[in-house]
Order: sequence, then structure tokens, then C-alpha cells
Amino acid sequence: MIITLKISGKFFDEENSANLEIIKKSVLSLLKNEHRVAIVTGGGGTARKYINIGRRAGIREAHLDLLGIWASRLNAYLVAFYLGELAYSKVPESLEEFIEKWGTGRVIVTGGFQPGQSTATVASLVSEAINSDLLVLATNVDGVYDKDPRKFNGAKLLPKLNTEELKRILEFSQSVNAGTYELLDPLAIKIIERSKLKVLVVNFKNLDKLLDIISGNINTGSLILPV
Ligand code: U5P
Repeated sequence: MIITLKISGKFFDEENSANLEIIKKSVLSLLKNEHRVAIVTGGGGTARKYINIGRRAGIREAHLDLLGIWASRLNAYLVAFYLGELAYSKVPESLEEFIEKWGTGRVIVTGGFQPGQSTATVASLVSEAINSDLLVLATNVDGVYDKDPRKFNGAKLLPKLNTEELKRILEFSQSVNAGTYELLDPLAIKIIERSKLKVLVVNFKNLDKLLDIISGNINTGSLILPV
């Protein structure tokens, strides 16, 4: 299978170097089982810190996005350097560059591409371009809930849903301002819909079990299927 793995920037906020080893082990197990892997990293707290300072100082939105993009590339370099020989050491800065590097056969790690979107859109575009069988969104929650679990006690995890249901759930949290994106931004959803991508949302605490999760041996997270 071809797997695109989007790792939330929050994973890097933990400042835990053991997290890099978790990513490496997980990638190694996927490669050993004949899967190919692309990785997209979010900008996390570093992006939000720079965007917040910039916004308070009156810097305009496109430039704030660029700050976020560079923060996400910082996380991508951290992963690429740690993966060493397994990965291509240059982080691509556009989809064209990504495709070119993908041809080397190595793991390609990337961050943001251009303003106006989040790294979830990058992950969707990459998935589409390399004909991924599965887009895995590794985030800090266990999956997609029927309502916001931070606001509602009785929020239920949805093991399976379609993109229509997802859009209804995300309807009130969709924003296109720098640094404010939730799980998926509107453009990412559009790409997922147009190419009918299969998406699995999992907690990044389970990254060490990724091979078992995608093989169906462990049932966790939320599977989003096209309508
Ligand atoms: N960003 C972009 N374009 C991209 C990726 C990211 O403008 O292709 C900016 C957004 O402002 C985003 C921030 O909120 O970088 C950090 O990415 P993320 O962690 O929100 O995905």
C-alpha cells in the first residue's frame, strides 16, 4: 500500500525525542511490509507562536501563513534528519518538488506548500498525487466525534463516517485564518471528496502500532470513507 501519514504538529510540541524513534520504528515496520510512505508534518505550537506574535503586530494573513509553513518545515526536517538514509533529506516546498523526490523511492517528508491552507491540504494533495491507498491523520484525539469532545461531555467517537457527516460535524469550526485550522480545512475536504480518498484518523499515541492498525489487526480511530 501507499500510505500518506500526516503527523499533527502537536506531536512535536511534546519536545520528546523518543517521539522521533516512534516515527522511525513505525516507518521501518511499514517499509519492511512492502508499503511506501509519505510523511506530512504540521506546524504545531511553533507555528501558532509565530503566527500569534505576527498577528498582534499587524502582519498580514499571507505572511502569517508563510510563518506557519516554515514552522511545519522545521518539524519535517527534524523527521527527515532522524530517518537518515530512509528519507530524502531535502523537504519539498511544492507539490511538483514532492513528486520529483517521490521518484527516488525514499520516504519523503514535507511540511507546508503555499498560503491559504493547512498541512491537512498538503497531505490530501500528496495523497492524490501519489495515488495513496490510505491517508492517516495522526492527531491528539482518538478520532472524529459526533460533537466537540472539549465542549460536550457525551460526545461519541465515530468509528466510521462519510465525508458528508464529517462536513456537518466540522461545519462550525471551519476557519481559513492562519494557525486556526482544526483536523481538516475546507480545501482538504474538497480534495478528499474529489479523489475519493480513504482517511483514517488515529491518536498519535498509537503511532507505534500503525502497521497493525492499517492491517486491521487493531481497531482504533475513525475511518472516513467517500460518499
Ligand atoms: N500553512 C499554509 N499552507 C500550507 C501549510 C500550512 O499556509 O500549505 C500555514 C497555516 O497558517 C497553518 C500553519 O495554520 O501554516 C501551520 O500548519 P498546520 O499545523 O495548521 O497544518
